[in-house]
Amino acid sequence: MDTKPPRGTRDFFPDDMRLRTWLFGHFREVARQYGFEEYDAPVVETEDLYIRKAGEEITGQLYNFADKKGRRLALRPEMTPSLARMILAKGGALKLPVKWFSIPQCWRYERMTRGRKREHYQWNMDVFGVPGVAAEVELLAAIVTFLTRLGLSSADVGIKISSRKVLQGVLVDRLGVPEDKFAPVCVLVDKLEKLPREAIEKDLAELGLDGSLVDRIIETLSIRDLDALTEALGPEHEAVTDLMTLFTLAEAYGIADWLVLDASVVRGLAYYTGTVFEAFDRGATLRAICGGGRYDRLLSTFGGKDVPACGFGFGDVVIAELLKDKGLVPELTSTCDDIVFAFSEDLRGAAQQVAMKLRSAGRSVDLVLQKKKMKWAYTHADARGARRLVLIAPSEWEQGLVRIKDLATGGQADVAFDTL
Ligand code: 4JL
Repeated sequence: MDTKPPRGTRDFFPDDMRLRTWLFGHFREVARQYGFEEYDAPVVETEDLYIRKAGEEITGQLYNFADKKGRRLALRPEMTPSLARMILAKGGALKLPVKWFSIPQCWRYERMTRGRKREHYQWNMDVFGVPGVAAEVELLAAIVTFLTRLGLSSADVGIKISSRKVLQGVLVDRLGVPEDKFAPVCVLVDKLEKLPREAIEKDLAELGLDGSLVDRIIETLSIRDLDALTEALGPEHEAVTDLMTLFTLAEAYGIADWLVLDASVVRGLAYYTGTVFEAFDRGATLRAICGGGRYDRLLSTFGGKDVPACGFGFGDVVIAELLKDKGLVPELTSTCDDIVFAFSEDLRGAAQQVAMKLRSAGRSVDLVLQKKKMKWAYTHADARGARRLVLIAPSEWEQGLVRIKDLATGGQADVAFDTL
């Protein structure tokens, strides 16, 4: 058989798993520091949870299929719809605000894969029930706390901040773009750098919009500071007041060095309604490190009553590349406390008793299960990075003793089984 995992998926051998567990440990610990609770949902959902007609890449690459009854299902491409479903399922019973996090595996299916991945893990933190940008700043602070824990600084990573209300102010309020066309326009604007101008104009035309909007869009996206934004929209505009408050709060949190206003950020998800942000490598070699924003109207698209919400997704792949590039991946070695080794087959029962006693005491014990020579046990203990080798030898065992070799100091002692 082919030993490779399915195309675009990864195996996690113990060496890989140690890195993943280390990374997830930081995700969990930061979420805990910010008072977020962990939740989960099924990796398969009904396909219609992801049906949005805005031309998003994420829905275009849905990993979908029919089950044996012909029900349309999909592997989740993102967590937010499942979270929204869960919030709706509780009706009004949840005490708001909800601050929840998860680390789901998310899937995509591209026909043209070119060695691209089809799954990744994505740390999500979301807040439901807080309408103001205080929630966004809390999320941004969590991202900064995480990056800082890993040894990164604001010289390595920046977070671009904008609001969908910027483009909304220009396109909908000023230029009369219909409200229902705004989300698809944002999705299109997100692809502006990747597509030739003609393709953008054609897509705008398909939305019934004038291709000349491109110039106004590009002009708006070039805004890089609050003064220019105020000039473009006026000081009373919500985009301006929101972002001013956000940057003022960021100063108070001590995270302002990480943040840059950049109106070119719109994000590619249809449901964002306000603040949008993405973290980027200041070395400018990698794709976005994480992204998020405010999505105050998602629940009504599922037929529920809206609750203000915002959140982010932070993938495991780009951050791992960045940490490798910067030499910030720690040496994570496999280890256990004790190797327990019986000199002969007739002492196997004794070795099992010793192993169980040490395990009851909370130690991590690798019991040698095969018939092996003493020399092998030493080599094995070294390879496992064990602290101690616990030997069960005939004369000692007869006296109720086990021989303990301290592999760090080279010292040894005979210790009574009862006092182990
Ligand atoms: Cl590998 C991968 C899976 C899902 C990359 C992106 C997505 C969409 O969130």
